[in-house]
Parts: sequence; structure tokens; C-alpha cells
Amino acid sequence: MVGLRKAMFGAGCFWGVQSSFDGVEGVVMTTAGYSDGHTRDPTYDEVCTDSTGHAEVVLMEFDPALVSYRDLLIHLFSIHDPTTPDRQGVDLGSQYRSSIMYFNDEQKEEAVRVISELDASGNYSSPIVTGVVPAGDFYPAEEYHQKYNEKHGIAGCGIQLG
Ligand code: MHO
Repeated sequence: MVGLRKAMFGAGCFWGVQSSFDGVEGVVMTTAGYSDGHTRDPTYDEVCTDSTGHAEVVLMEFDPALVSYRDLLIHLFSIHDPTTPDRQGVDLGSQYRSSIMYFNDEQKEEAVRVISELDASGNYSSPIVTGVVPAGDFYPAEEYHQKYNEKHGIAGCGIQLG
């Protein structure tokens, strides 16, 4: 047991991102929240105005004996479109930007490596715009946003199940 590590990612509406990472073996805790902005303790309504600078993100703890940071990155790219600046599907605004908030140089290097591999893969018709930035302040989102999909029986970002 080498201890838990942290990872933080933005990939659009955090409802779907959180429920997706909750399904990854080795991810032991997730929190939906706001990061990489310029105001303190932002509310969802404030973040929605696209004026606080925050991204909707998911902060997680993972067990590196069960899942590698690289695997988390691959998962991240499999669940969103990293080529649309300040947008994810129908959701428009800088709060929906694609971003990797790294906690150390190793994470930063892995993120840059995976992005260049994917850019070179020919799988995307436009360049990847995912930001790679140091992890800064994280503000947990309001309780009603935590595990939102599980509470409401939806998948993705607001897709009704069954
Ligand atoms: N399209 C969704 C986004 C929610 S998300 C938590 C909505 O407008 O409700 O940003």
C-alpha cells in the first residue's frame, strides 16, 4: 500500500464526469466542485454566469496500486470531447473547459505525453485543447450536485436512464 493519490479533471458538466469516475476501479473518492477561478467560495449560480473563471471539475482520490494516473487520463479522454474550447456538447462557457489540474511534475508530464499521443493518433479531427494547469484552490460544489446522477437516476449529463 503506497497510499492514495489525488487527481483533478474538468470535462464539462461535472455530474457525468463524477459518476463516470466513480465507476473506475481504484478511484476511491470523488467530489464535484469548482477550481481554477479567481473568486473564493463560488456558488453554482455564480460559476454558471461564466464570470468567476472556475471550471466544473471532479477531484478524486485513487489507489495507484489499482489504477495508474495514465489510466485515469485515458478514461478522461474517453468520456469527453477534448477538442471543443469552452464547450462540452450543448454546454457552453469556460466553466465547461477541458482541463487537467496536476498535483506534481510527474502528473504534468504524463498529461502532456498522453495529449501528444492522442493528437498524433489521428483519432481527432481537430487539435486537443485540454488545459494542463497546476491544481489550485478547490471548492466542493453544493451537496445537491454531489453524486447527482445517482440521486436522480440519470446518466451522462442529464440523460434519463431507462
Ligand atoms: N446542461 C446542464 C448542465 C448542468 S451542469 C452541472 C444544465 O444546464 O442543467 O453544469
